[in-house]
Order: sequence, then C-alpha cells, then structure tokens
Amino acid sequence: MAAKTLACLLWALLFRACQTFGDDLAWDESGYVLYCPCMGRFGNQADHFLGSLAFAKMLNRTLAVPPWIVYRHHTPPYTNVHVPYSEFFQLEALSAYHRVVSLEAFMEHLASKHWPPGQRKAYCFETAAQRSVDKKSCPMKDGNPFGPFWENVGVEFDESVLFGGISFSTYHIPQWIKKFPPSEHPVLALPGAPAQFPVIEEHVSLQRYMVWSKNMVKEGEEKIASLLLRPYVGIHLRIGIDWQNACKMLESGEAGPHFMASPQCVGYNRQTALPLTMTMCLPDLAEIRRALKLWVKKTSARSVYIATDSESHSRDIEKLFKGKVKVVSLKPDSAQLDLYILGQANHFIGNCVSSFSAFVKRERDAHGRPSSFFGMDEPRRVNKREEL
Ligand code: GFB
Repeated sequence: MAAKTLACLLWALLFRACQTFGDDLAWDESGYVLYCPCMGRFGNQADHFLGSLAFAKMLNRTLAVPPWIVYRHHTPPYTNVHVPYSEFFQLEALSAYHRVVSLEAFMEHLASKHWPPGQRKAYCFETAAQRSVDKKSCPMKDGNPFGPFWENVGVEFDESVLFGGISFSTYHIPQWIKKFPPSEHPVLALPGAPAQFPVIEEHVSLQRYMVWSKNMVKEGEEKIASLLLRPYVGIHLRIGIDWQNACKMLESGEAGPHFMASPQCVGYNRQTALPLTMTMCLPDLAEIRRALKLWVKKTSARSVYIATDSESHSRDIEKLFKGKVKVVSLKPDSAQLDLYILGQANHFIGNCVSSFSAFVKRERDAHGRPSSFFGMDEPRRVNKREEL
C-alpha cells in the first residue's frame, strides 16, 4: 500500500515537472496569465513577480513566467537581454505554490495550437489605451522594453480588450473571474505586471518559492569559499547617480510616507510608518562606517562583502578595521551574483528604499537570517502572516 502511495506521489510530481518544463505540456483549461515585467530593473521585476504569482493563483490560472529583462545598454550586446527565469531560479520550485510554465515553453509548445496568431488578444486598462492613436488599443509593444519583450517571443497582438474599475487586488478577484471566464478568455496577456509595487505585505513570504538555480548556487558558493572568511557581513551600497537623484525627492518632500521599497523598514501601514530619513535612502561614508563597525563587532565578522552600483569605499573600510577584516567587492557583471552572496552573509546591511536590497532582505527573512538597514539598526518586523 505504502509503495503504491509512493509511486502515485512520484507520478504526480513527475507529471507536474513535465507540465512545468514543456516536454509534455497539457493545455490548462483554467487559462493563463501572461505579462511583461516592463517596469524597472531586477529588484522591481522581482517585487512584481511575487504579486503576479499571487494574482495568477487567485484567478486559478497558470502563470506564464516571463524572462527577466536585463538592460545591457553600456556593455555588449548594448541592448535588452531576456534571461529565462530558470537561469537564476528553479522554475519547478514555484510549483509548490502554484501552476507555472515558462513563457518560452508556453510559446513553443502551446501557443501555436491554443493561442494562434490571429487570435491574440491584449488586455489593458482603458486609461492605458488612451495613449494609443485610436484610443482603443492596448500599448503592448509601444517603446522599450515593451516592443523588444514581445518581439523576443514572437508575439503580435490582434485585438485589444479594455477594462476599468478593477485593480489587481484580492478584492476585485471575483470581478476578474466574472468578466474574463477562461472559456472565453483563455489567455490574459497584460502589458505590465498584474501587481503592485512594492510587493504588498501579504505576498512578501512568497519569496521562499524563489529558489536559486543550481548554477547560481555553485557560482555563488565558490566565490564565498574562495574570497570570504566567515562570519562575514554583507552590505549593499546603492549610492550611484540615479539613486542620488531619486533620494532628492525625499529632501524636496515629493516622497510620501512610503517611498519605493521603504515599507520593508518603515512599516506597511502609511498611518503608522516610521519616518524615512535621508541617511536611510543615501547613507554617507560616516553612516556606512558606523553601521559596519557595529555589525562587524556584534557578529565578530572576519570579512565584509560590499555589493555596489557605484564606488565600493573598500579602502576606507579596510582602514576602519585597521586591516584586521578582509574587505571584498567583486563588482560582478551579473547583479545576481551580488544578490546571492549578500543573501548568504552572516549579517546583511541593506538600503531600505532599494528593491535590490529588498530582494536580499526577503530571502534572508525566509531563511531566518538577520538583516538591518543603513540608518536603522532594528528594522520594523514584517508581519509573519502566512500568505493567502
Ligand atoms: O534592482 P533594482 O530595481 O533596484 O535596480 P532599485 C537597480 C539595478 O542597479 C539592479 C544595479 O538591478 C542592478 O542592475 N545595482 C544596484 C547593482 N545595486 C547593485 C549592486 O550592489 N550590485 C550590482 N551588481 N548591481 C530602482 C530601479 O532600483 O531605482 C528603477 O529599478 C529606478 O528603475 C529607481 O531606477 C530609482 O529599487 O534600487
């Protein structure tokens, strides 16, 4: 009996894996959600991904997981690169939460039969269609990154379906289901993510289904073993020119109680949000030194890993510890390698406003690893409520 149950379980798991990978993809009569991760860079896209995953589950539709859009405008190939989800993370790990298929497998194995050219509808807000010439068409391929994204998977849209008065929140799910039954609307293809930015509190814990790919783990672990001494403190310095400009909005008062990823440290409730300071947004060298001194001492760290979008301040940090702590900054080509190494640190000091830091913080929370932020040593605890 036990053997039979085990065999059934194995079969079910294999069946799911096949469904996810495309060897033997069966059409899901409950429908699909397709979207372009067309806002922001990796951290923004990851926030949107979690919300979109939750949205697909709430609609009981399979999520066609899009590739990551990586902007390589300053280094070869000087254009957008569409990196399959599975290059960084395990696609199959998402199946523990909900049905998924990669957008690439959807296009290769299912689209020609079930979503053929000539029948490809785009779905968007009426307000978005206002931007089109006839004011009735979804701007699916207008500009960058929209055009190159759908071109990459060879999609032309034939028709637009407009909607209004609904959002992607749980509250409107019954309306979505009523308005777009899968029998009539099998593929909901959207110009952007069906999710809020930043990720809402309920969906933060979905991060645990984003599991690093084997290649990423191998590369990351090799770097840690060869360059760092444990315990190590990882820091994220988001201090480049675009960020300096963004933080100016804080000074000018244009930012409200929430600014970009800041709910992660000031709290999700706007009414009770803690004040967001300039030091939290753009830590200066004095703050970087202060926070590092504190956490290196607290954790008895033997090395410090610096991930940065700009200068690393390695020299200053080495001097701070009088050469007794090894200071490493790789500045890798792949931002994901930095994310991986930060995720594995014994302590992480992030930038509260950056969604790049937010990715690391969520991952660390999921594994019970401690984090703090520049300008805030004891961040407000995110509600550990289980999702959905
Ligand atoms: O990830 P992201 O959305 O975070 O965008 P924010 C920042 C990008 O800058 C990352 C690079 O995806 C990386 O490509 N980057 C930043 C880094 N910090 C590091 C680092 O420590 N190491 C490496 N390797 N790369 C938002 C943007 O950024 O900031 C928006 O998504 C906008 O488009 C806004 O520009 C001002 O939330 O920090």
